[in-house]
Amino acid sequence: MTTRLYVIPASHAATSAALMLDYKGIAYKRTDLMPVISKGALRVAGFPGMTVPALKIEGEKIQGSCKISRALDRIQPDPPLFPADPDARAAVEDAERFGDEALQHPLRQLLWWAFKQDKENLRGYSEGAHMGVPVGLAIKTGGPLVALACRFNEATDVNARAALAALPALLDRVDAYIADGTIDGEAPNAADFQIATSIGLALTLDDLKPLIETRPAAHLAERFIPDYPGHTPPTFPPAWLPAAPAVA
Ligand SMILES: N[C@@H](CCC(=O)N[C@@H](CS)C(=O)NCC(=O)O)C(=O)O
Repeated sequence: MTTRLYVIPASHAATSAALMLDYKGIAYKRTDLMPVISKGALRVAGFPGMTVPALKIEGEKIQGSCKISRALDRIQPDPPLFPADPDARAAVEDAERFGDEALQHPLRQLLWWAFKQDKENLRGYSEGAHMGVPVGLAIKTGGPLVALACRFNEATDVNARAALAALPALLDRVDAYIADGTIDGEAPNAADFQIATSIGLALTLDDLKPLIETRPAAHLAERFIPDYPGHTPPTFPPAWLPAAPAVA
């Protein structure tokens, strides 16, 4: 039975699932979905929820990056995505939850806010994707889709500004997980894949780079996802951007 991963191209959540499958050495086929339209397509494919990543594996349908990490460990225990030691496992679960619930969404909002300013930037994030329509056409006609995605993700000016303001504290927490060895240790774990992909996505936005590139978090992304697709040139009003950390 074919294992199939449903993604939206360059989705950080979906990329974490793809990296976990690769780490396990599980062969799979990828179905690329257009944002927004993905919701209906997932329903048609038989998934109850409306987001990617969504995985069909061994007759099961699993949706959500955290559910997928657990299912993969159950279906194929080696190499494990969670440590056997209960305390170490609890730390990885905490970091994974932080990545899933706190770190992913502000970055999603910033990206959609930036696409709203210039939808041509979608092109780089769609590189290599097979979405059933030529990427150029999808971009040309994609205005309403970007508007809808901004609505779904509440990518408003107020929220984009708040997401930028929240970023230094979120990055501090990533650096703290690295410093205490929860992530970026010798053996990769589910939280590594969860968090590294968000940092990788963040580094595709030129405005965010100075906030990240001197941090340990940048090395984490470089280790797990050195070639994240997409690029967003400076877009946000400079007054919205937090100060870059002082370099020692
Ligand atoms: N925290 C969830 C988030 C899933 C999520 O929101 N995925 C986004 C892509 S990053 C999505 O499917 N959005 C629907 C859309 O853009 O239409 C996870 O990690 O699975």
